[in-house]
Amino acid sequence: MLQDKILNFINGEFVATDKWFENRTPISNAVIGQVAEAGKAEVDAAVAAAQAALKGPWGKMTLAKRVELLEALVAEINNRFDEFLEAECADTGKPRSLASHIDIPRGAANFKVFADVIKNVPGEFFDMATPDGGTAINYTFRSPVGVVGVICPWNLPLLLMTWKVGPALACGNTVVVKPSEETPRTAALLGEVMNKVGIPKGVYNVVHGFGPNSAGEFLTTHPDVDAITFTGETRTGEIINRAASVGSRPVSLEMGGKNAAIVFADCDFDAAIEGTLRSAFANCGQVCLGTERVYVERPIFEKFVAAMKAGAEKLKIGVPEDPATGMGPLISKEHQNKVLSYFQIAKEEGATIVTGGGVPDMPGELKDGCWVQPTIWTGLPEDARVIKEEIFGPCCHIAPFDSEDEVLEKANDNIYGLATAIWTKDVSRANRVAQQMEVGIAWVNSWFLRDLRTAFGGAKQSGIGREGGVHSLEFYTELKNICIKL
Ligand code: NAD
Ligand code: 6OD
Repeated sequence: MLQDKILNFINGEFVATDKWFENRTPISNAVIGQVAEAGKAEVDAAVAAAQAALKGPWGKMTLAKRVELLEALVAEINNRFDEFLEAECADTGKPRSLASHIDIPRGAANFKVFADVIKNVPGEFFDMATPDGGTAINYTFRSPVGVVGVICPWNLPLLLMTWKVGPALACGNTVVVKPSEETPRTAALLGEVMNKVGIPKGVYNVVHGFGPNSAGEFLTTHPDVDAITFTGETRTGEIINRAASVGSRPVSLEMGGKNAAIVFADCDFDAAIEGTLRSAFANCGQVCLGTERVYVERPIFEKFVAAMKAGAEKLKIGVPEDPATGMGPLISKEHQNKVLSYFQIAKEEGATIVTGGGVPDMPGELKDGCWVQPTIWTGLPEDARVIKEEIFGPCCHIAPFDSEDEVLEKANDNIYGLATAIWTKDVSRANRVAQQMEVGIAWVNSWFLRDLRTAFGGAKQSGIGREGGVHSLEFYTELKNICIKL
């Protein structure tokens, strides 16, 4: 049963406030709940609870016990899988088929993987000769960084929140999470699970609200928050980076993208089409790693565009419960308006609309939902806004290319540098192109194939820092060298 009141979770208790905002489902834009907005007082209480837990039971707990609790957490998320699924689909409108394969399993896996990483990570050891003819030994020791402020987006709410909370807790930190105002439900539900498995009070806290002059700003500017980890738009990341500079606090920023796919004529054509359709339209195009620019080698350009058009037109737009649904709505009316404004800009810039470009005709109450059609353009010059700016919708521009040098120059000519997908059977070329792409993540003959031990993050304006595997430990722990003169 969906909750109609979504509360903050502070020091192990669900906390209402006297200020509420609406929770809408993008399926119909109907109000389906009310969210208690945290003010300064609630953020203060959450940070104080997190500091107390750090000095108290959580900070004193052995690694073995912490890992045992995180493993229990994984089991309990899986026990309540259907509740998480329902909450995530209500907030986002995404297909159940997608959330049940990606969002919720990853929500659990993010705790398991980082519990394993912290159990197994090796340290450095050096022994040295001392000037007096004796010996000293040096070894590395990892301590938690402290209270981590976690600021989350709405596109993969549980997945992206636990991607940060998992390693943060595994490393012995405590957290205060600010979920997106669009998607508060799964973060709140996770509070129940924390209590059920016996994670001490104050280790995991959730404050709801917006960014400026609300919970987001109160949390990131709070002097007792020791580190900040953020996923969201680049412009927001810049504001958070400035906030983190006060007190010189560590910050990890996972931000926007305008990712290019490069399709060579020798690719496995069907695999390239399947992967590119997924990377353009999965989650209604609301994946930071998604492809909005596709460059296709000229000999297969026409055939590729035709196959993409056929694939996009086959996608069934519909409600989460329908197993045939291939694409849900955008997250909100505001985002729908933004994406539709780019559809208009594409027209004004002279794009050829291969398919889509508008709002699908939906029946009954769905008419008011945040739907857009999967959209493909061709024919734009490289300096078109639609090719340069992140849209974050189900759309892509496809352009032909004639040489490796030409495509590398075009693909790299962007302020963002998050991810790329390269499609070719020539391994040497794949390797050469991947190494020259100015991105943090390069896939060859796949897209969104994730091994959580690998480095994840963006180059250029797509981010600062890397998370994943031991790279998360670099952010969520303070590495200390202990030198003992024997
Ligand atoms: P957003 O930047 O609008 O919001 C993200 C979070 O920041 C929200 O919780 C919001 O309330 C909060 N926020 C906003 N202003 C703030 C402020 N001044 N101080 C503190 N907090 C503030 O992003 P979004 O619209 O939720 O998400 C979509 C964006 O996220 C896209 O740009 C996408 O590319 C990016 N994204 C990046 C990654 C990645 O791993 N690189 C992953 C997912 C999404
Ligand atoms: O898979 C992940 O760990 C991850 N951070 C994915 C990000 C997707 C962006 O929308």
